[in-house]
Amino acid sequence: MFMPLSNQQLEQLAQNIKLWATELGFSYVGISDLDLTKHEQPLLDWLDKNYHGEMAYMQNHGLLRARPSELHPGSVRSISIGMDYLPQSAKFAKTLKDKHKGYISRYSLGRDYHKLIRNKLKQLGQKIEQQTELNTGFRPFVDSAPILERPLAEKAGIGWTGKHSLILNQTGGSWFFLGELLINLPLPTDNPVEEKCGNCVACMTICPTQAIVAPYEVDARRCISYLTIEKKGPIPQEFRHAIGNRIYGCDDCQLVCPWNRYASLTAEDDFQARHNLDSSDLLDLWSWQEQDFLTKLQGSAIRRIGYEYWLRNLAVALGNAPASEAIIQQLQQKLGTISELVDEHIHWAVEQQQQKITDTNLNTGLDKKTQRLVRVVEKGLARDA
Ligand code: B12
Ligand code: SF4
Ligand code: SF4
Repeated sequence: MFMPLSNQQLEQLAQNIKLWATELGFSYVGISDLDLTKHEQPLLDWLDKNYHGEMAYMQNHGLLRARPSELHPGSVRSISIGMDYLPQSAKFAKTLKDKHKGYISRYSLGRDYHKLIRNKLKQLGQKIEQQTELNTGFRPFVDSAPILERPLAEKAGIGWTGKHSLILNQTGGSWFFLGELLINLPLPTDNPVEEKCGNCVACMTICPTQAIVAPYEVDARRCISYLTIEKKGPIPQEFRHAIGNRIYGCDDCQLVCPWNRYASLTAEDDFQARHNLDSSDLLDLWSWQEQDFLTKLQGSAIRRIGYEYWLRNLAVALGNAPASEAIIQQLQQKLGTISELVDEHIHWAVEQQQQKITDTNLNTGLDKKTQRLVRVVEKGLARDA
């Protein structure tokens, strides 16, 4: 039988939940109700503008994404958590400015976070049930398309929504994942924190592909994260130069953010870089056979894109690398061995390389935005540069 808890018991339980969440390794935790009505129209507008590109799953759930209580009937609260992922030495500038190296977004250098966070959220749910002896109908979410995670985190006071659309806060910056536990207990809710972007627009101006089309609005089709991780088929030519050496995701809008200067590092061993992925040579990565890709990236989120798309992304970065006969040779060696898609990217890359070899006046250095970003990082983030 369901025994309702008194307000005082719920208050105490909320405090305990925050303690247990911290013990599980979550850096931030807050509780909100499930009313996301004010996000329904912006979500529909975003979809109407086709900003989701080929991510059909974004549309499939329709307004259910903004109605968690319909998605998981019986639930009345979301316990939102944030988990830091920044590794000890992120080597941001060092890797971004060396165009022979591949830049991998810092959230994906270690173990895939989805399973890790979901398991921890499940443990949190089980702990709540053990302690209350109630059936709480809990359900964990991490990055699952069916739920609008950022608006829930904002309501729960985990941070404010930055103009890049990510959640950030004063102590942790934005280098953290989000996750939620939907639950049927009417726990007391937390208050949103004050927005602290002010007049800053640094993330919008630094974006290499102008993907942040308005404050809080990202056109995913232009975002390097989408182009290198989510997009199937060829990478549109118009974005290939701007992608530079970013071979999986992009961190630029977060890197330039002043609130990330003092961001907390992760305490989770699983999020530390594996196999030198934070500063690998492009040609080393290109030389991997499919079996190397599968073995070395076991347990990593990168593995999900598959070997073909890994090579597609690497080919673009190799085309953007400084002129090198060795690169042309290595690129051509893989011609006709993988797929038409990879061949097309190889042809493009070889063409870029040949142009740089024949026309020595071509500027093969860093583009202006990346130069500016590298300066910002070296000046403000000595720890991670
Ligand atoms: C699809 C998706 C993407 C897409 C689209 C990104 C986007 N901005 O929408 C792509 C592939 C491009 C992407 C990229 C990245 N992503 Co992503 N992504 C998601 C996913 C699955 C859904 C996001 C979504 O629903 N977008 C649609 C829009 C409409 O929803 P929304 O941004 O939440 O927008 C609402 C609010 O902005 C709100 N709003 C708030 N204030 C205001 C003010 C105004 C004026 C307006 C109009 C609206 C508004 O209204 C909107 C409508 O509801 C979430 C996980 C999840 N299930 O939520 C992760 C998630 C947002 N991604 C995450 C991360 C880490 C990234 C990357 C940093 C990865 C990388 N390094 O490459 C980049 C960052 C790019 C960027 N600047 O957004 C994290 C963010 C963590 C955090 N601290 O906020 C999430 C939460 C995953 C997770 N569980 O940790 N991502
Ligand atoms: S992740 Fe990169 S491409 Fe995407 S919005 Fe941020 S800066 Fe722009
Ligand atoms: S860079 Fe500036 S505008 Fe963008 S999220 Fe950070 S503080 Fe806000």
